[in-house]
Amino acid sequence: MRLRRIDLKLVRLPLVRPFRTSSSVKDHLAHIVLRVEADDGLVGWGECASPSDPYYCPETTETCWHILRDFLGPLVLGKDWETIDELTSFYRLVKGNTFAKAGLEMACCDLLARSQGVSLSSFLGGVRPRIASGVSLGIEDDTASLLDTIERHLSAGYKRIKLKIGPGRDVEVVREVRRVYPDLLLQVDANSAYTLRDIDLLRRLDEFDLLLIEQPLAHDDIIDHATLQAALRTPVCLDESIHSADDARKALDLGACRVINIKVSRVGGLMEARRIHDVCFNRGVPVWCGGMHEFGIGRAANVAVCSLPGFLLPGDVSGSDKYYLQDLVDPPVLARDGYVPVPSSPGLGHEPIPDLIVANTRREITLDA
Ligand code: OSB
Ligand code: MG
Repeated sequence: MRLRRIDLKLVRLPLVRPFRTSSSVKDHLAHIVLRVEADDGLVGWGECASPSDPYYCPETTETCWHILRDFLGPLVLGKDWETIDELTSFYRLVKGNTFAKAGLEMACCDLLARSQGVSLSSFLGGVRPRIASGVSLGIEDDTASLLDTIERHLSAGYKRIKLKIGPGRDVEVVREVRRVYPDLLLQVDANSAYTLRDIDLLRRLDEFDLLLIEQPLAHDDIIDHATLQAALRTPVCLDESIHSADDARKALDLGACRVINIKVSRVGGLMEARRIHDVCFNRGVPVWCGGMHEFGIGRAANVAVCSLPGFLLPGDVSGSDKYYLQDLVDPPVLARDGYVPVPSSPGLGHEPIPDLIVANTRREITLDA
């Protein structure tokens, strides 16, 4: 395989409802959509789902654009490769920048799977025809509106609810949700909002029978998480701290977590996602697939990842309609009765819709061999 052309497209899509985080309110999200073209004319698609700000991880949309345009693109264009590991070896000197790498690698996995006539799920070794789907719900000012939001998603059939928590919106919110829904599969995500000084507060979450508590401590920590895990009954799940299979091995050896959230973007691509899965699977550690509000392209890749055997917990891979008025792909990625089907057609199994991509593209660049 040899790439002769890479197109980067900054695509901006309106959100179904404004999305509030601790730092901003957004009514649109912009991701980089990648189209790669091989010498034989075959095409693959990928998505860089970086946030526009560096509040979840150091990367932003603009750092991804820069790294793709000035480093990753030039390093892979015109080179011969047979496997994805060969492809990624061309940019092994590039440190970090996992969101940028993941977008390019995704497009090349789609390309290679299509060239072999297999689905991305089969390409990766997936075993499930459908995946159980959960949702991640943002912090809301009042618990009544959060309960409304939960009810809406349960009525839509979603199997598991994840609540974002933070100082001041934690124990009492979870208590109330648990009171209303005693049997709900429930977990929380703190996005690194606490420190070991909060250990007593975090221990109070043990009484709510949570599936797990995600990334309670610093984004780059595994040492303090080990101390915390030893003090908690609830499994700690790491998100931000894990970027590779080596990170996963070290975190598990230290006892820093009992579950890992695997995000394709955070770990630099589908192959590393699978390696982390393998490390965990061999140790009997459950994993699940997190999300970054992906458009249909990145979301379809997440669905394929969820079909691997060790993805034993419902992930944050909901239907695109949770976030977007219109998906970029046909058919749209949708959940029915809380399950998303895993396509068996070649590659991602969801075709990008050219007109929709053109209509929503704000900036575009072509890199040639
Ligand atoms: O921590 O899992 C997270 C979204 C953006 C950044 C970080 C996270 C999230 C989510 C949303 O939880 C998951 C999704 O629905 O895509
Ligand atoms: Mg998280």
